Amino acid sequence: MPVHNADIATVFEEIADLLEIQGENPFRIRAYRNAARTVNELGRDLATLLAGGGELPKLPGIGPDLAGKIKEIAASGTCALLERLHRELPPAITELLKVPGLGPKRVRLLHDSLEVDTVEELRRAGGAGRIRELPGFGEKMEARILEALAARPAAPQRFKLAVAAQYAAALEAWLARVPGVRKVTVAGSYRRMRETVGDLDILVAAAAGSPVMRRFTAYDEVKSVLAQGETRSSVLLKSGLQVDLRLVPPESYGAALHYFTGSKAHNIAIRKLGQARGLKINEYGVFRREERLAGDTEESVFAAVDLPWIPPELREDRGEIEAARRGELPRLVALADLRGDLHSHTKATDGHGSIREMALAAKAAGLSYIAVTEHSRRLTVARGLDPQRLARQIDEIDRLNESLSGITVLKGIEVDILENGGLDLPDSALKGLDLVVGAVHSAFTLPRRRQTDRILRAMNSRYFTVLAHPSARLLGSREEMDLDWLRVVRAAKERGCFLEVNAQPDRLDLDDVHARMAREEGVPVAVSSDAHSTYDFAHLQYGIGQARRAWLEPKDVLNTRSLKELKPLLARTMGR
Ligand code: DGT
Ligand code: CA
Ligand code: CA
Repeated sequence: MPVHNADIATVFEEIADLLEIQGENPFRIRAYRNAARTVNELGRDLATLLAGGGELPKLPGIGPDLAGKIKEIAASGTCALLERLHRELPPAITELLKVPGLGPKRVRLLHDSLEVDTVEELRRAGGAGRIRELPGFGEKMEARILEALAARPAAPQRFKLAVAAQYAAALEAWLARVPGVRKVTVAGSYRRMRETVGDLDILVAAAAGSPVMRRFTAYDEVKSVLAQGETRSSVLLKSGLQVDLRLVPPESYGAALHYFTGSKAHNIAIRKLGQARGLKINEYGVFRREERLAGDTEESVFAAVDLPWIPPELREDRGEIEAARRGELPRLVALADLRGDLHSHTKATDGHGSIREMALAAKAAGLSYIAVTEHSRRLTVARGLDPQRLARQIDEIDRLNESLSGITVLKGIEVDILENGGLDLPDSALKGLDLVVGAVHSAFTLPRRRQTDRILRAMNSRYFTVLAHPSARLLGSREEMDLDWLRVVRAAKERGCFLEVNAQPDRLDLDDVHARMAREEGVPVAVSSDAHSTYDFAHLQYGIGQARRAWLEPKDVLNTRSLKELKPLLARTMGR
């Protein structure tokens, strides 16, 4: 009965929704929402950690009470508080909060006065003209609600890659243990490392008579079975994530893997190449009339159209087929190529490891250097550093480096870029650092011209090194800033600055398209964890995924370099 971080987060979100409908203290509600976010983004599965006898790590904003609830949920999938709230309010009522115009107070009123607890009941009450009579509603509001309901269903929900990975990894391991199962692969957008996935597409090769289909639909996290057949089933997990499973004969495994990895556009382009050669290519194999020519491996499918194997991350029909034909596919960067990390936080600001703990965790992750880059003073919510505290941290790092072996801590800052493009700390504070990471944390919606000028002005600072999370987007909650990207990338090139691919699961910023632009313009990117805990170095794999989707080779990634090779590139700050 696996419980993932995303499930714990979902319970906290639901508790927050229900408390809000009950009119609870806003601080208590906020604490649950923050905890949901913290747990969801943690680079380490808490239930697995606890089940293995590990201690719950100290997490920001999570005191003893919430920690106890995490343990409870990790062990049982729910907690006493949620159960109690479910007795007081019907579970489906939180769905009403998603209807435009309905906040917690109105939902409460609908429940108390009209016994409306579900979207369907809301529709009926509206149809009967009963909503307009409630205080503070009126005819206009009723019409608005009915319109919103008619416009449903809303855009289908997509899952962040790191969240989907929690389900994919557990399901893959579970299926691999079913008798007769020989191979399991999660294909689709997940294998292509897209930043979000719509659903999971799993392929299985199994011996005749394997109970894999029955085991799949009986998986504990399955909420409903959408389709069940001999070779194909679809289920909906409790989290809302759909999973398609296909049982494939061994001789078709490669063809099926290619087909279901996609993308659709890539598949169509490959199929056309086949047609030009008189071949039919589908999920069963490569055929000339009735004769099967290939399909047991992906390599054999590509070879049938005279191509080398193409890495899944490139299969978007964005030039990969032409590059493969010319023998010019990039040698994509891999996680193992990373030698260091250039963006991390400690408990001096909003992280929760000491500098030493973060350094040792980075070393354990195979890295040989790590930059500590705390927030600057303007970010008061993160207790950002002023020049005095920064100077003290610099001394602390110098002392620490003398006692560490196998890992070097670089002195940095994540300095806030002000609305006018100035930096939040003066040159006198920045000049003692090894690198200066600059980032936008406010005024996200300036018009393109002003936003671009702001970034360019920040990069004019003589000490500026890396532009962190350049678009400032948050997946699912904040749009990217409106920027003239080519100007930003070229300005970085002219000034000897670098751009970041921030690996946090809800950032992945730069995205694949803009990181590729950086490569084409000759600007190396830093793939950075932005770690706030010792577990967050696990995020680097998702940053590397986006770098691969952007066609980046090791040389295109700043932190594949040894510290010795890196130093001259940080000359803007280092060695002054
Ligand atoms: P997603 O789930 O929206 O994140 O994206 P995908 O790429 O996983 O798409 P999905 O789950 O609809 O289908 C999985 C793969 O199956 C897709 O990448 C390519 C293949 N596929 C699906 N429909 C078609 C189709 O109509 N034609 C071809 N050639 N391939 C298809
Ligand atoms: Ca999919
Ligand atoms: Ca699918």
